[in-house]
Amino acid sequence: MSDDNLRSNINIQDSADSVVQTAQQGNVIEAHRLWSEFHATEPLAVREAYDRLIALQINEANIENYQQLDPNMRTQLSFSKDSPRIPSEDEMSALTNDQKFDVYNGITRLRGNASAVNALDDNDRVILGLRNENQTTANAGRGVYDDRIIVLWQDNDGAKHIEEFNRATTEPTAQYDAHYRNDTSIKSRAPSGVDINADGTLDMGRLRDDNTITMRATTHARPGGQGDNFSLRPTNEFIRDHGTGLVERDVNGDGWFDSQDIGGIVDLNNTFKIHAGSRNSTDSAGCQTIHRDDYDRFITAVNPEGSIQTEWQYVLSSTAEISHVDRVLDNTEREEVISPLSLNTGNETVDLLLANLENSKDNPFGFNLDVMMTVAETKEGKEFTDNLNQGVEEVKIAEASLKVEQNLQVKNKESGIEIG
Ligand SMILES: [Ca+2]
Ligand SMILES: [Ca+2]
Repeated sequence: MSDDNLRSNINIQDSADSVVQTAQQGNVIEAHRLWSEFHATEPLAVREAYDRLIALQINEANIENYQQLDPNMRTQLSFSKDSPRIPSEDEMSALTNDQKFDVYNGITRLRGNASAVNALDDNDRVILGLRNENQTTANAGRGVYDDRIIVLWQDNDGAKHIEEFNRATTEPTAQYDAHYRNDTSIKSRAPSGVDINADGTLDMGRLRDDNTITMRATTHARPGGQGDNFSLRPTNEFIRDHGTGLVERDVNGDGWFDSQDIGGIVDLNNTFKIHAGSRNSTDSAGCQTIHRDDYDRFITAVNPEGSIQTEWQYVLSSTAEISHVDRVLDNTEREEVISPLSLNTGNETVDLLLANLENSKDNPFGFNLDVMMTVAETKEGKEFTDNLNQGVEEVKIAEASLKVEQNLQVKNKESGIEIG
């Protein structure tokens, strides 16, 4: 694509809506043609947003002949629901205001929970965090502003608004981690955290991504020490009713939050705020922070003068380096593996289980079940479908599906296609 094509004024939402309407009218051939044409001409960030806005509206449940829709298109739409790529600042600045909104609106609706979707529908100001994962020791433990926080909302007349904060973090820094107190490469500050494994060392925490947190107004010390700023923290009601398992702690102190941290998944408390960070340190011991020079703009975006909003939905999403568009199998590969299987197995229990697994953020497949089914003609895939047909228990389905995933990875390694 030439540079001339990087700027496009197309209305992404309208374009997505017309594909959805065409498919709903039963014309899956024309829906695919429109979709292909769009993907042939628009810049990547626009194409990604387009897929998400389509995927939000169509699936096998609400399109009668969904299974007749082009399989590549179905796969790509399924992938668009996964962790999004963060479009670069250059890509975003080439977009119109409404296109920017459409990019983040789709992500927020797909990655957030029902409260986030309702808040957007009610024209509340909603906060989206896109986490680009770093080790806590990055930048000598002072942190890096390489995540993105966005405030988005619509007016009652439908006008779309977004404010982007490109100097932001959603991750804590080793300067507050008690494990690094004697590490000369980290300039330590007072340790923060909770001692999860009772070894006498505090374990630093962060919000788990792919969750939505309900927040309320509070204050936080302004960096540099001149008074307090407006800030946000989780509401007590949310912590009580929905806070279970929303925090993870770096129990082994290696600077990463993963399965090596035994007992590391714990409940939310109200210390996980959104506040301003310093110029040379993100000042995050688990909070989401925004560079102090951008922070006044953040306050104006979330809580302008005269605002009556008292709660804010904060959607924190994981992100992927590779665009979902580039993860799609090519035609040759798909012809080999495509099968006529649909998600509807006719077994009520299994169908419900599959639907739950597909919707689950913890699904064992690592990618969308729809794609799993398209590789079901492999040896392991047959095992998977045999299990389905016999209506076996969840654990067996999960085991079989993992084998299919491994098989797909091997296949793709052989064919040089990057996936997942
Ligand atoms: Ca980061
Ligand atoms: Ca760790």
